[in-house]
Amino acid sequence: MNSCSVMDNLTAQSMETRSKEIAAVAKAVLAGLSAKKKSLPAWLFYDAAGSRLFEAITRLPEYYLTALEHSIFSQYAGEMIDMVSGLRNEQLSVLELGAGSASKTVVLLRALMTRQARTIYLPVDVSEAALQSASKNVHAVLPTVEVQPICSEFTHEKNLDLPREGRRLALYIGSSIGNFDPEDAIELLQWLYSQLKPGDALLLGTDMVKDAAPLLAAYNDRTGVTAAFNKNILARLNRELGADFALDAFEHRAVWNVAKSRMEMHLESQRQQTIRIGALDRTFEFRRGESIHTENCYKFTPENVADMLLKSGFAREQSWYDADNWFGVHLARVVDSVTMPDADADEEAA
Ligand code: AVJ
Repeated sequence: MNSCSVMDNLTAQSMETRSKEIAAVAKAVLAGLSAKKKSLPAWLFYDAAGSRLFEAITRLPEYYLTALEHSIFSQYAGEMIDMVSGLRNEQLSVLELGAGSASKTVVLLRALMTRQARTIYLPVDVSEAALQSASKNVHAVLPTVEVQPICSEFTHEKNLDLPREGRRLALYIGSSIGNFDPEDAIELLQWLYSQLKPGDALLLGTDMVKDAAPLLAAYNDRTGVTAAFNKNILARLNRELGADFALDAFEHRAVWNVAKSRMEMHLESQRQQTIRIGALDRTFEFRRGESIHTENCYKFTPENVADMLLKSGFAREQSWYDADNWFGVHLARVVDSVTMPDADADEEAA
């Protein structure tokens, strides 16, 4: 997860990054499976096969998130861009955290291109493959957009090298923020805030709290694509770490945790079994019914979103929703430090 390389092209350099990547996988797996409550980090989903499976998920009828967010962008992109620009006629650059098919991003970029001649698009991702697909897809429909990929893991320590001129609009869409526990989500947004300057803006996409039924369907689709996506993590460990997981000995489980307001994905051991992981040179015991927690997907209320943005330093200016309020896109601003809201102000007031 910490290196960018094209995996098929095994030059000496990329073999080195590849082995670093495998070492990072091994480390995460050892920690996750040694714990009393077994878990694996969600970033492990996204190898080449997992990324393809995720793209398939976004096209499932049950997975309403992508379609709704896309429709929100289609309907409001012009309004979003106008609001981000305000009265200033500064050039706007678009920074996107996480790169993928970029199909929603294109809708926004297209609206932007009707207002300015020159646009720089900066996708940020750890995966070179994801950066390439985002760049290719944007270039195919908007050839005049200047794509400047940034190969980086957007964690808190690193500084992004952003264009200094004009305003920057950061996109963090797809409800990717939902993968983080609340404190970690705030930490990530605080880091993003630190990378921006007054006048810059953020468009944040969040899946909203709703009835359990559509949530459960979205994470446990009829055709089993999400189950395959979840189990691919085990297949990946077989491939990369020489593990001997039998994929049919684990069942995909999607659970709505109402108290924590999150969908959880688990892989439940169907029997008592011992799994050997060659690269770790050790075995792991699974009881029948014991599960590996593989993902959290937090769902938000408008209040949660406002609170998270406030605690991250941003000033929320507007939110757009679909007709049923199932998905939200929120515009938040980096304001001058003199007027910046105190992150603890709401707690003191309470
Ligand atoms: C990419 C994290 C937004 O949480 O809905 C889809 C991942 N997991 N189906 C989500 C996912 C299962 C997705 N995010």
